[in-house]
Amino acid sequence: MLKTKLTELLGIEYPIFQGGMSWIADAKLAAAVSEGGGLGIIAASNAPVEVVREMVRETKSLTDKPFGVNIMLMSDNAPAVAQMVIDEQVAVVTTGAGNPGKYIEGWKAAGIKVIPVVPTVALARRMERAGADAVIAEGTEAGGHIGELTTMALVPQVADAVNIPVIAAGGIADARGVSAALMLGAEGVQLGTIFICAQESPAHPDYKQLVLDAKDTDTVVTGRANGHPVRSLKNKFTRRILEMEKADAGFEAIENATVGSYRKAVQDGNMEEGTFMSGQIAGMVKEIQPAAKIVGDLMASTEEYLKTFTEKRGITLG
Ligand code: TUI
Repeated sequence: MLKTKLTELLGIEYPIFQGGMSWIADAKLAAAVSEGGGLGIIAASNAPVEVVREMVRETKSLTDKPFGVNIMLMSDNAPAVAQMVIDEQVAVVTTGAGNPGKYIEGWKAAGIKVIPVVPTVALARRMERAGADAVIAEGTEAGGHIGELTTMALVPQVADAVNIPVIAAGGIADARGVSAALMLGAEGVQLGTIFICAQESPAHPDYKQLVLDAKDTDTVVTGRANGHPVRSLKNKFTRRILEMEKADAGFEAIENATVGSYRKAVQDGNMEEGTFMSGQIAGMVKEIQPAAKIVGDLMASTEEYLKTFTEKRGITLG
């Protein structure tokens, strides 16, 4: 059984997080991942606090195992959600798209494990000093809002810079990716794209099909022009946004076109106006499976891979 400092820290079976994907990471998906031995995570995203509270309560009704809430710090609802996770005694909080510094003391006092996403070594160091229990080092291969550095470059540098466990994210979807992350110094991994295609994922069937059909070069980054780079699958909508960016359409026009586009992708499968966020690893996701099977198979194959890869790959040592 593959155990790390992270499984010990959180009391989970396997060192696998399911990413907090807007509109996708709901109670049923998070509970299924936690039941499977990983850490399921509810995405607060831009949702009103009462909607997130309901998801927390539903998840508790579906599993006794630990789960987390991801707080998207750019949301106007972030302060209310930050208090709600204390009131509802959520076990783990992850954060994205900002610096959660001002909330950490309160979360720690409530016994919550705090695990921010960091796109740089500097933020990782700051988070450790502020009391974070671990950090998620997310590379630019990931879907959604991204930083500049690749997982390959970011994870070992963050692992060297901090003494708390590092979770690697971005570009991981199989035993080789998990093994590589461990080699780079991570104590665990976070996966998003593969869970879009979980049976329990509420993503529209057309969204799941787009991921299943994607090849290596099918994602693109929009929003670099307005400072909020987002990786998603190429479609008519991303082409339109990129054209607006090239034409210098301005921050507001682009924001207006983008507002609501995540919901339109997940709930409606709307190819005209939807942003289908996805990581570069989409090309490796080939089937729809129950979340617990994704977690269990990934762990079993990683153990096997770590034990046998030198021999199987014809690598000789010494
Ligand atoms: O947050 C994500 N992925 C996301 S959030 C999202 S919703 C959104 N929509 C439009 C614009 C922005 C977000 C969709 N996908 N991943 C974690 C992540 N966090 N990636 C990058 C960051 C990050 C960036 C800057 C974390 C901290 C940070 O700090 C800046 C600072 O204030 O120091």
